[in-house]
Amino acid sequence: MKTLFRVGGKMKAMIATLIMMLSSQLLANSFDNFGQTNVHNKDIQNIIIKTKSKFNLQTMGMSRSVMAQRPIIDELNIHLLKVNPSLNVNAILAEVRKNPNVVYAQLDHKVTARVANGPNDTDFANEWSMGDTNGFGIDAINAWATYGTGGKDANNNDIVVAVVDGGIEITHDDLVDNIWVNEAEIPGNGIDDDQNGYVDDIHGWNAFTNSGEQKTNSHGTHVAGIIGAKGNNNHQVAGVNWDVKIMNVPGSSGNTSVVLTAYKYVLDQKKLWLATNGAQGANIVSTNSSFGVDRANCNSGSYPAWNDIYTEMGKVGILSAAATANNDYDVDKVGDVPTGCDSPFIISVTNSNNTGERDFAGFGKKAIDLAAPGTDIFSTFSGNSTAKLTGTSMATPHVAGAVAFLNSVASQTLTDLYKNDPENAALEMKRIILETVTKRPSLENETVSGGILNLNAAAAEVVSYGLGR
Ligand SMILES: [Ca+2]
Ligand SMILES: [Ca+2]
Ligand SMILES: [Ca+2]
Repeated sequence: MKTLFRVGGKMKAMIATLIMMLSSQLLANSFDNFGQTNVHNKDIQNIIIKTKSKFNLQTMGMSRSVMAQRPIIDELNIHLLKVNPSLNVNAILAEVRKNPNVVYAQLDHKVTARVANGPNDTDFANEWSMGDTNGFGIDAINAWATYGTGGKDANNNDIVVAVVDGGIEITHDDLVDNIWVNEAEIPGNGIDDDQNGYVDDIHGWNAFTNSGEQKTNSHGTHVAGIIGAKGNNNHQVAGVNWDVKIMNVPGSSGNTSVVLTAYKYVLDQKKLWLATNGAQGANIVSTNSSFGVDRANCNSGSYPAWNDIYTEMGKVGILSAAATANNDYDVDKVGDVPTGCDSPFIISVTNSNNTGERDFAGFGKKAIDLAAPGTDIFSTFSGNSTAKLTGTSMATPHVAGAVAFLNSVASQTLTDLYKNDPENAALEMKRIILETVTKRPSLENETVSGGILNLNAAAAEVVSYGLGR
């Protein structure tokens, strides 16, 4: 069975901000709130502490573990402690918190720039889909301003999106910094250097040729830019994630076996990552699948392999954002592969336009989870260029990108769930994405969620996941 692509037609004054954010965070929270900033724990060796009475290293029994200290806000008894680099800062933090003289203690989290007015990318004005919900965008601008702009998760892991498509122009100026690299593999030497079963898989795997040979394609390049074109680099466009790792897995248009080969690589890399505690493989949290088989009944018995692979990927914490047909019909009635498939780890996406309406794309109260902007989407294109394209192919990467973005801002609890119980973490992530959509009356009976992807609203949920409010 052939599959087809689914294309239809300032920075603020940092010092002042830093001080404001630091003090407001200290006043507002008694303990860690990892979601407030991007956290890179492995890079952090300092603890911020508030004591009941005057701070003294010796009387608190901390002179061995703490090398230096200085007051930050005297009148509040807030101090900065420099922990001995040979010690585990998290273990020291746990000890410090037990001290009866400690009101609270937290890591000296890194604070990333929050760009309030959108990025400086030269073509950003064309990216209506990143705008707020009044313009029926995904409200990325507010999400970036409030929560961060992508990057690593709370445990300092890279976040990877696998783009199963026709290939990506990995040398594209606005993508090159965000392309996944298998650091343990030496390219082009005909040897499987990292012994992961794939020879020369430097940026992913080419399922068409079953080789590490790269392949480029304008459709895949456009999809990749929506997920993660480099943001705020004064060039072209900004993706949902300004920093992310995009894995290039050519393998969409073609036969089902090609698609399955592509997904198998993704599955293998995530399994390896989990098994080696992040030493090898890739922390893939979502796949983008902007292709499919029109009018096919996934649950008819003719397509059993599809549900199987999505569920197998789901068990290791991978959600698959899938584009429904570019056709004005009810998928619940006429069928679609893969968006009509039952696997709970698929997020089925239809296309909405800048009036907040579905735009010549499949729908289904049962099968189609949500809408995302897909009409007149401006993104990266072959030849270091940009282009405007329309279709569910363009809607879907907003969702695949959102899963990655939400991992970058997720609370410590949700991040740990991804590691310890990836299957349930993925289902929780999907639930949050569907529960936080921008509701639209016209989508009520046409989708499961009844609305359009809302990145900012979803981010507000994952930031506080498990903290209680
Ligand atoms: Ca290899
Ligand atoms: Ca090699
Ligand atoms: Ca850019």
